Order: sequence, then structure tokens, then C-alpha cells
Amino acid sequence: MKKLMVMAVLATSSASALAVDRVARFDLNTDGKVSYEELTKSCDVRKSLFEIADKNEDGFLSNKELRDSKSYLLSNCKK
Ligand SMILES: [Ca+2]
Ligand SMILES: [Ca+2]
Repeated sequence: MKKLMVMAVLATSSASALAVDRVARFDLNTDGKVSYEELTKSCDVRKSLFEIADKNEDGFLSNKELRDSKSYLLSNCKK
């Protein structure tokens, strides 16, 4: 049981370490995900592209969704 806990903590911390890369760049309210409004503060992105990138349709981009869509979503960013 204790081992499971340690593994869960390790999994969580490595996931959040990964999340630092792209989400953190655009995540203005630091809730760990990127809304269309946040993304368009830095990037010129059409809503239709955002919706394609938002695979689970929760209205936000996770780090994985950003990573998978960066070729067409993050090609027109200021920073
Ligand atoms: Ca956010
Ligand atoms: Ca999503």
C-alpha cells in the first residue's frame, strides 16, 4: 500500500514537471490548463483550430493536447 502511494506521488510529480513546459507558457491563471482566451493572448489561433486540439472537448488544452497540436496551434505565437 505504501509502495503504491510512493508510485502515485512519483507519477504525479513527473507529470507536473512535464506540464511546466507548454502549459506554463500560456497558463495565465495557473490552473494547469490553457483556455482559448489565454492562448490567444500570445498566439494568433482560430477557434476552430483550438477546438480540434481540444481532444476531450473540455474547453481547455492540457499539456498533452498542446504538445500534440503544437505544429498547427503554436506556429503563430508572439513569445
Ligand atoms: Ca489557465
Ligand atoms: Ca482538453
